[in-house]
Amino acid sequence: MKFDAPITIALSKGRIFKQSLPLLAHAGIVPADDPETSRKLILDTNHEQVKLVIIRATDVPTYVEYGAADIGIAGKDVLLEHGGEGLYEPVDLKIARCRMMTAGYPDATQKTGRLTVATKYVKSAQRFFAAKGEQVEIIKLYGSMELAPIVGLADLIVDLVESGNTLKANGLVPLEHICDISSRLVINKASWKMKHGLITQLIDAFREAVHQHSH
Ligand code: PRT
Ligand code: MG
Repeated sequence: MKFDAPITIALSKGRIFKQSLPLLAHAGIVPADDPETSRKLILDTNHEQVKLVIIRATDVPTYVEYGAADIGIAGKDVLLEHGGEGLYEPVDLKIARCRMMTAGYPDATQKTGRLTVATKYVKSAQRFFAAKGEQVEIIKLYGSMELAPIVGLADLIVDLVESGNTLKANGLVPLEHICDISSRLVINKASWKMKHGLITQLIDAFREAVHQHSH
């Protein structure tokens, strides 16, 4: 596959980078720097045809959609909000797993009248409440959703829950399960065609790594 053009993989630092390392290693890719300590946004790897770009988690689908990166690793939560235009999503990497849930005070839904829901996952929240036939008012936030019920901004939040400790620390409880979340490999559609050899090799290696790590 020596004749394929080089490829760029976009991912975020933090939990996705850390949990991607064993999968990347299985595909023969070892980053030359640690994004937690380096300020570099583009990391070389031991693989001469592969570079990593380190960006915000929510920007990953955009980079891949426009072909600024050939491949991305992004949470399903982020992909649901982005809409997935221009992307293939061939592998569930089963990393950075958590649940998307509604949460609030235990009696949050007792209220009569329209509920207010604060979230950064506006599309997922809209879809969830529409499917239940519930009219809610959705307020877009960019973080610290747990604060919204406490200060009376919203009755409910839609957020990601892993251990439940963040909700608990703020006196809130998880209420309804919306969906399970994990990170996915996404591929730019044009890259898939143009760099088919190398991309297919990488997808196969990722699939195999996921299979091994989940057994
Ligand atoms: O943090 P930053 O603003 O830079 O960006 P980000 O939050 O989008 O990135 P990051 O690295 O925090 O998350 C990247 C991806 O990890 C998300 O898109 C999810 O797909 C996935 N993931 C898995 C999580 C969690 N688990 C998670 N627990 N993302 C966030 N959380 C947060 C959650 O929002 C809540 O604030 O952790 C808190 C809940 O955790 P518990 O354990 O207290 O329940
Ligand atoms: Mg975060």
